Amino acid sequence: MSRHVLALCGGVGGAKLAAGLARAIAPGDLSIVVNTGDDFVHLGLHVSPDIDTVAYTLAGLSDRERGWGIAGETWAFMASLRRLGGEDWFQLGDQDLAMHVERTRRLSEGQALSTVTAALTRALGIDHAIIPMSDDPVATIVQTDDGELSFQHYFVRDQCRPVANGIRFEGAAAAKPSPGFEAALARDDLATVILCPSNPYLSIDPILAIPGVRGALEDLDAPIVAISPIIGGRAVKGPTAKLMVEMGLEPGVTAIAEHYRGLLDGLVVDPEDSEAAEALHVATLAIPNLLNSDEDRLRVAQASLAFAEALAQKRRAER
Ligand code: FO1
Repeated sequence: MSRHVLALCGGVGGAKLAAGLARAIAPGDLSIVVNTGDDFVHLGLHVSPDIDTVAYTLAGLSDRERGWGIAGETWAFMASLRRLGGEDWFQLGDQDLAMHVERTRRLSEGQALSTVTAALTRALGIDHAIIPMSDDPVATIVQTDDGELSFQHYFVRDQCRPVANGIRFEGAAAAKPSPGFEAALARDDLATVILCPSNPYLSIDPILAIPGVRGALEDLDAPIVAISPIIGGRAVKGPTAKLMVEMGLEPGVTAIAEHYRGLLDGLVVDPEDSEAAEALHVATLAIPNLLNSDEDRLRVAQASLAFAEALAQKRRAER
């Protein structure tokens, strides 16, 4: 029986749904593939923000207010760095710092990012597979009216202020999906693919930009269901709506469904968007979509999985 679930995921919003999926699905039946286009080397350390956000969220360690980093974090390292005149625009908490130091040490020994991620997430007590999209470097570059900016310079240092006019994924054309990602795509028991409510342009597109990934997803028998990161024209978190306006799109579920055209079988929207959802070219499920509490995360995960299963059954019946 098909039962494996593949989730494609970015940072904060995606991590919340991933936590719900991890509560709903046994460890062996879920592969969480995470965007690494936000990764960068900072202060000599390899930082993988989306992997860490997913890991801390699944481990129950994340700061729920910020969405990234560890709850109850202290910032002595940053204060010392500032005193020394170091670069202080990107906040590395004292506990979080250990993650970047240990990841960098293991990578410098020649271990693949997938191997390092598996070891470090296991050490945090996470039984589910958190899989980088690729072991090869891919860097999201935001093209703005002020010139090209690496993702964290755009997102954190410049607070998404520059007006964006395009996005590219440096290194993507030469990157391969990580072994775990490739294996998940090839599973003959793959039942469902979930596109988490992450920014489609900044967090999911880098994953789809890896050669072979989009084609493999399009060829799957399993239904692909996305959870909209936009509610009533507003981004739940982050710059999705601002970016959409700057790229000439109207923020809303219509543009999200259009962006994933050819890929998507179903879109989960908030009831606020049910009217717009009626006109979409894909099946929709309208349920309250906020993912703040553990109960909401589990509820949306379970409803999305049941929706995907209903789409799979319909597809089987139509054959
Ligand atoms: N986001 C911020 O807005 N400011 C920060 O200083 C910051 C530091 C940071 C450190 C470690 C980490 O894992 C994530 C961090 N984030 C920070 C979040 C991160 O930049 C974004 O959430 C993701 O890259 C977007 O998905």
